Amino acid sequence: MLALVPLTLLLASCGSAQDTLNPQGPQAKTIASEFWWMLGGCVFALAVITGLLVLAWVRRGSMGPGREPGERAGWIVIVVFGIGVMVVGLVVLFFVSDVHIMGQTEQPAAGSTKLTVRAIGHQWYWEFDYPGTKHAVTADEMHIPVRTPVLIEAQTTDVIHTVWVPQLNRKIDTIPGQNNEIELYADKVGRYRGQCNQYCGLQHAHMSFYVFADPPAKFEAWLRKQAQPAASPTGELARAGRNVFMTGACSACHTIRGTPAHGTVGPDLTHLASRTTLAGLTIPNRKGYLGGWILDSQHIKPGNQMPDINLDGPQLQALLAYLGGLK
Ligand code: HEC
Ligand SMILES: [Cu+2]
Repeated sequence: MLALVPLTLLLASCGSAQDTLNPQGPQAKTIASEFWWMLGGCVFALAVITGLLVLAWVRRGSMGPGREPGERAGWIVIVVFGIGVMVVGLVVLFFVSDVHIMGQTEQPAAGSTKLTVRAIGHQWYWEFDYPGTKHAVTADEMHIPVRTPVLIEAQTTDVIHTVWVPQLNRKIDTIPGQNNEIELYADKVGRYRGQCNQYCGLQHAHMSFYVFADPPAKFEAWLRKQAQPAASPTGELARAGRNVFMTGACSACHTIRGTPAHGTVGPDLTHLASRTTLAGLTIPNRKGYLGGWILDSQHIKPGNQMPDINLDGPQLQALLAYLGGLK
């Protein structure tokens, strides 16, 4: 039974999402390769030390009281040498881990990136803005073009969070009043999972996000779409839903560009229907989940900043029809 405990730990590491040892970008590859070199060095050191211990054990009895006093000098040399090796080893590890990796993953030189994305932490979701566009804003799902250096400007509206996409680069903190920068570069088209990595309150664990690395043409089309104002509701039901949204509490907290809703407490919902997930990857973006979220978000993500909203059946159906059309 006890042997199963380490097995569960091992199995917990299955799967390749958020796996630093499955790097998909140049910076993450540097980090992974340094990890393997360090591990190799440590295993080598362990082997040498274990070998010396075994040697001492095998030769026990051949030393000790009665031997020539002069032989003790040899042991002092070994002890001093042992400490020396450790000190040198730790200094080398420090330079490799701190100075070298930091240098390799440092904020990109000005002008070396092709696109800027502002990643703004909120308790507990991510806002992604695309400066230079008018005004593409999304939440929890960032898109970037593949094989393109992208500058991430990490900021926060409240407390310290950390942007971390383990398969692409190291972590970067969002500090109040400060702008921290890091580069993201994805070698392959795909979806990379990220996670807030600085404990930021109750729902920190549900502050995840996706980075979609798209072929450049697909990305451009996505960005053009995101920059546009919201689609007007088509049909009676959706128009009624728009009314529920604009006259109810929703518009005080959420922005839908092209409408009177300008709230900034919650995520921008202008193109809500183009996202695959809701609320920091907590639930899929499907009608049933969305309805559940609106009525009872406090059950799905307890303590989050959106209150449960009291709506009757027809109001909810209308709202779902409207939100579902926000492609
Ligand atoms: C008091 C402010 C507030 C009100 C009122 C409010 N919301 Fe929210 N809403 C939020 C916050 C904050 C979040 C982010 C929750 C999180 O993920 O932690 C959110 C999240 C959402 C999301 C998920 C968006 C995403 O991209 O993940 C939807 C959809 C949503 N709200 C719809 C509504 C609707 C519809 C109403 C009105 C019936 C409404 N909200 C009322 C604050 C509010
Ligand atoms: Cu957090």
